[in-house]
Amino acid sequence: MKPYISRYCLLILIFFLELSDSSFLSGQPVPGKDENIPFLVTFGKYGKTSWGDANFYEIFFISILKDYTQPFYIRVFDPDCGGEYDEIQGVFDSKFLFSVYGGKGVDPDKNEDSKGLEKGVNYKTGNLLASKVFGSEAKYDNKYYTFGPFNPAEGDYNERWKSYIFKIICEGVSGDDGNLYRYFISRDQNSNLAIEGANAFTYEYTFRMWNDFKSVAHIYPYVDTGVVFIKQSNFDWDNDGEILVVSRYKQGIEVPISNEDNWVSSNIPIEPAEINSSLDFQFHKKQGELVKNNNVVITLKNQRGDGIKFYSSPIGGVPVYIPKTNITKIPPKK
Ligand SMILES: [Ca+2]
Ligand SMILES: [Ca+2]
Ligand SMILES: [Ca+2]
Repeated sequence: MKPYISRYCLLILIFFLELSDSSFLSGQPVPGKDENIPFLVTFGKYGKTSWGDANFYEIFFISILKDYTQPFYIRVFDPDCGGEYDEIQGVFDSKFLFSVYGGKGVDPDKNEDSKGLEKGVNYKTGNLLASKVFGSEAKYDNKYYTFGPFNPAEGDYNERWKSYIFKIICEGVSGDDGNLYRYFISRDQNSNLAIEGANAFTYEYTFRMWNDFKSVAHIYPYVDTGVVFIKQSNFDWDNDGEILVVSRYKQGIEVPISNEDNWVSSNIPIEPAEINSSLDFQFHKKQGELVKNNNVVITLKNQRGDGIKFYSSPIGGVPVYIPKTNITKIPPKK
């Protein structure tokens, strides 16, 4: 009897380990759990940039570790533009094209155009794997639509990250309304099941803030080898409080903020000790009068002008500030 009991206990232990593991892996929801961002937002191409979307498309990359060989799905929450969540301008009369790309040309480490940062470049690189247009459709309102299954090997292989890279684009092809939506990268077609080691990232992040005073949104850019300084650019922040940068070595540097329909940029020096870790950009809303439905855009570039990745699950975890006094103690002079 005894060996059965211990085997049973082991199975329970494995089950709970897997449970805790999947809750630990927050890489699959986009925006990620640690980001505290309610929605991504894309406006129809006839929208006004003063509503908070600078270019009427949003690109997200998905990385799947090569060890994961099962099919996967990209689930879009509230892909329609109508009913719940979405931002109406007059009447809901906008259409949005969601398209998924794989194959050569997708990996932004090998193809700068794929990032979609420069005006006029063709960012629809790679092979089109799936696409669908959504308008104001009750069928998809407050519900998921699932793209896939996709075979991980259909992605663009990145040797450094040992991952296959995919890309999903949401584009406002007509109308002027704002489409709010989220993604979930899943092992399952009908539910949100995390994939170990998967992550999502973008180079130009267009998102909605919560409509309250207390919620702080975060984004986590990854500082790669060779970065000396970062040029941050934020757009249409509506003068809504503070944007702070926290890292292991920055306690909360305030960056200059945009107001209405404008870009504001500044340079942030990077310390060698911050290399190969994530920074924490914090978006603190203004107190007093609530700025409602605030959509904002942020991009970061290194000193060479290359776009910097924001991961939905920060690499190395959420950075925590370590007070300098604990690191370098100057010995008293004798
Ligand atoms: Ca909706
Ligand atoms: Ca929507
Ligand atoms: Ca705004």
